[in-house]
Amino acid sequence: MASELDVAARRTLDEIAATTTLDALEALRVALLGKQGSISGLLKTLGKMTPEERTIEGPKIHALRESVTAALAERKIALESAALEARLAAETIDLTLPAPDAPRGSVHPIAQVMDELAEVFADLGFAVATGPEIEDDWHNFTALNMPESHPARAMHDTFYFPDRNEAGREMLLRTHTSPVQIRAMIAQGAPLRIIAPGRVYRSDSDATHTPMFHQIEGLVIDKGIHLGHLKWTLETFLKAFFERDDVVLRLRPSYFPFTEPSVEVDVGYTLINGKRVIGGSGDASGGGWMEVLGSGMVNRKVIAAGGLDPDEWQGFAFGTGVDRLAMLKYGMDDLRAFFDGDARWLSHYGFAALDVPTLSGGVGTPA
Ligand code: 2NL
Repeated sequence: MASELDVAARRTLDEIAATTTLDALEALRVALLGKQGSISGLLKTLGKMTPEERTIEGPKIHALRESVTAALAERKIALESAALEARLAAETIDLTLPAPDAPRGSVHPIAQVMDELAEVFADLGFAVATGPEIEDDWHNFTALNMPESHPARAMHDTFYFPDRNEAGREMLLRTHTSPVQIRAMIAQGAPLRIIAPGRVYRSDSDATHTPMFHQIEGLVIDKGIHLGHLKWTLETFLKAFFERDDVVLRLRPSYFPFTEPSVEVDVGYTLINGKRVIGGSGDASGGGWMEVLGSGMVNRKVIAAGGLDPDEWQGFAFGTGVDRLAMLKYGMDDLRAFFDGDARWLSHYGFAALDVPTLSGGVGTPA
């Protein structure tokens, strides 16, 4: 006949086998083997037995503890693998779903041109730098040799915020991406080779101006940098961007507070069916010249504002409007269409999402 202990053992092992969750199994383990557990209680009874009783009951109780421990471990493995199987079954995805009939959506020409510019300049060793669109007047103006009284500040039609920041500086929407480059000079030091593309804001709105537009600036800081580096870089950039070897540059002296000397860059265009096409010398072809970039040698005061010694480091910088470059390259004549969000315009002028610009594939092959 089975002893009381044998019956209890059978019932306990059945109970373990019947658990359906890891939490229930853990609760059962504590109830059996924990400090206050029933099997722990049985082990404590050994102390009060006579040596004779103990020789008989001891091995039985120990054997029970071992079989219960083994059963708990075995059930734990079974429940864990069942949980894993259930998760794997629940997380399957159907890779046989069909692709849509036609690609949907397209890349906006501004986004495409920004990618093209990043690709062209990456090839020349420039990294892309970004920064805040909400700026303080020091980074946007003062550091760029435009102190508070400077007339160029008024010309920027700046959007100001009503409140100053913690440092007491006036806050504004950046009017150009130059502050990104000031921040990069301070944070990274020299030498430096970056482009700063992004949104900029000026309170100006008519057929050729939108209050938000896109700019890209470039900055090179190194030792012994001179106008020759500027000219070669801009010529190489414009030829790669417009994908033509016959791009001709004309450099004109100009003025910007942040560069000295300053140089405006025109490219020659040719008239083809009454449309201006970049390429060829403007005067010779019956075409003309179009201004595409502002540039110059970085003003000593700006190098110093960037935390560098202008006797040790020199540099050149340039800036241009991305929207204008996009219109020139892709033959669009209305700036405002860029911001209308008209799906028909986008499907005509937009680019395929997978058409990532590469130098070998042509930076701007349209969809
Ligand atoms: C234009 C002219 C320009 C720069 C931007 C620059 C930036 C730093 C230092 C010096 Cl940090 N210069 N930027 C220089 C010359 C021209 O932009 O017509 N933009 C639309």
